[in-house]
Amino acid sequence: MTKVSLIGAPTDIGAGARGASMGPEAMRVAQIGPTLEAHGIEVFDRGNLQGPPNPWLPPVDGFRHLHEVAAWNNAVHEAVHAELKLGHLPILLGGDHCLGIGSISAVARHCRETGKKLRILWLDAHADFNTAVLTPSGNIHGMPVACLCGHGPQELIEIGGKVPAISPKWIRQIGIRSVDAGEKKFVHEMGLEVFDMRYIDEMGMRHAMELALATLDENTHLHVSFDVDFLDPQIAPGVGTVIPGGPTYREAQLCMEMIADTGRLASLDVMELNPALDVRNQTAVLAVDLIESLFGKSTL
Ligand code: LYS
Repeated sequence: MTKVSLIGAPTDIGAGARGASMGPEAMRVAQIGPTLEAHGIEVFDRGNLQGPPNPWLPPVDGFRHLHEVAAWNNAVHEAVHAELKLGHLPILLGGDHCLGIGSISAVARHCRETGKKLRILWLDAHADFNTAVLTPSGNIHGMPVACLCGHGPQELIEIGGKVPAISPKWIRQIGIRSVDAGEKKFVHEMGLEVFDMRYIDEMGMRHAMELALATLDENTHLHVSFDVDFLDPQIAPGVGTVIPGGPTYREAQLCMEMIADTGRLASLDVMELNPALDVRNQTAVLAVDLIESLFGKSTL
């Protein structure tokens, strides 16, 4: 039986709007635990991690709250790594997407220790590939992919003990529709594989996912980093950085179902849910609905 561990990381330390700190509780209110249990999954809710409060200060040298971001990511790293070691499938309930550094560096460390290959699906409206020089905001939730690839401050890139934690070749980004000017150049330079919204419009979600999931084998650990702003804001208003023109409900369901069909899902982040901006918790309810498909719910 699959054993899932829920890890709450109640912080908005890397974000440009307050409120993602309430994300873990909103996911519990939307019944993430019982919903997974109804599919025969054993769920262990580990409660919430602790870290420094959000001082809500302006950026210093291109980064906002760098030390606090590092503290939260170290806590996430240890928690995610411990669950993987136990053989559980960790679900990180964010929290803003800066925490992808702690989560994915833990997954990468686990893969090194167990000799597994790693594939990361980054479902997001943004590439999150900024650096201190490129960022328009200083918000570290716009930088986790760059940090994981070794481009960022020492405090963040060294989490997990190997720099870089991952290779850009292991990532597939899906749903992207907002990339800053300097960030765009850097995405091309590093050769990130991006299925942006234009690609999905032209080729369809099915084709994008077939390519994103190609060449997985039984020795591949599949990690999904699901930023809720991936979804079209008409169906998912509860996020801090709203970008129109995202996947529809049907496209998002197909995306999740195709991931489930691989049978390789081994860890998950659910990030950037912002209950302060949501409407009657509908974005959390939608996220739980999609996660159900990700864990194998099918119509027939
Ligand atoms: N690209 C923008 C920035 O760096 C937005 C990032 C949003 C991340 N969730 O500030």
